[in-house]
Amino acid sequence: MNVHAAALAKAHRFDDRTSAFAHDVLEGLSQQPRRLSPKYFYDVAGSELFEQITLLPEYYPTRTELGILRDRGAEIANIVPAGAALVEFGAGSTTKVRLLLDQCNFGAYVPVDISGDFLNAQARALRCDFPALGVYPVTADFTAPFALPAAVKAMPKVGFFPGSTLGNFEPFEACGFLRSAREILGEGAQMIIGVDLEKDERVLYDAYNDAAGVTARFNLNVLVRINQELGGNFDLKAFTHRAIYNRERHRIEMHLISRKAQTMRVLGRSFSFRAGESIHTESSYKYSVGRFVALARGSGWKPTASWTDTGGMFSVHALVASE
Ligand code: AVI
Repeated sequence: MNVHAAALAKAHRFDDRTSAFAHDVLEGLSQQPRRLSPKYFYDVAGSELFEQITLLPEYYPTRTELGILRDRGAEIANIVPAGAALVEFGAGSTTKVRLLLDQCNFGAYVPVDISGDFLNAQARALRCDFPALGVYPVTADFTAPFALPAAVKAMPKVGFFPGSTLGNFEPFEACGFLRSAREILGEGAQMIIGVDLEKDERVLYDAYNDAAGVTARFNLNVLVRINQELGGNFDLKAFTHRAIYNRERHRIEMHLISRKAQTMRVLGRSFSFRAGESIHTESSYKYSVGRFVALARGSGWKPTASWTDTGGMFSVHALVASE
C-alpha cells in the first residue's frame, strides 16, 4: 500500500479489504491509461447485476456453457474418478455445479471464495439438496495459494473453474492461476474449465452492449462503490459505458468514458479527466480451442478433452495435471 493510502486507511478506520480497494483505486486512477480491476465490480449490487447479465438474451456464455455441461455430463462423469472432491474456484450461482453434482459421483464439494457469508449460505442449500455430499467451504482469495480442508486431503481432486472467468485475467495471470491451481490440487488432479471462444465481432459486441443497459450499470457500479466506500464524488451521469472488441489482443475491453473535462476527488486526491478519457475496467479475453490448449500445456496441465456447443460459441475443457 502506498503511504498516502495507508495514512488514509488509518484515518478512515478501513478494514483490510477496504484498504486494498483504496490502494488499488488510487494507484489505478493515477496510471495512464487509467484502470480499475474488474474484481471490484462484485459487491452485493454488482453481483446481482452480473446475475441479471447472465440471463440477458445477448449474453450467450452462461446458457451455452450450461448446455455443454448438461449435454456432456455423461462424458465428464466417465473421466472423473468416483468419490473425488470437486474444488470450485470462486462461487457464484450454484446452477453449474449442481449439474456436475447431479451427473457425476463426487464425494465432496469445496467452494472457494473471498465472500464467506455468501459461500456459507450456498453451502447450507447444497447440504440440504445433496445430503450424502461433504460440503467444505473455504473463505480465501482463490488466485493465491490456500490449503484444502483436511477432510478431502486423501480424495482425488477435480478443480472446477466455469464461466470463462479465466478470460478476465491477463494471459500471464491466466497462466499463473493455472499453475497455482495445479499446486493446490496436487499430483494427478483434474480440472474442468469453461472458456469463451472467439467469434463474430457483432455477437461479442452485443453481448457486452446489451439493449437493456444492464452491462452499463454493472460497469458504472465500480464508481458507485468508490463513492460509497471511499468517499468519492464521481458523477455517474458524467461517465458512459463503452465495450469494444480489440481484435489484435482477442479481447473485449470495457471502459468508462468521461463525457466532459472534469475533476473528481477520491480519498482527498484529485483526478482530472479530459473529455473522452477512459478508465479501462475489464478485459474479457476470448480464446480459440487451440490457443487455450496451448496455454494449459504451458501452465502444467495436459488437455484430455474439449467440448463446444454446435454453434462454436463456448468451450469446456478437461485437463489433467502433467507430471
Ligand atoms: C465474469 N466474466 C467472465 C464476465 C465476462 O463476460 O467477462 C464479466 C462480464 N463483464 C461484462 N459482462 C459480463
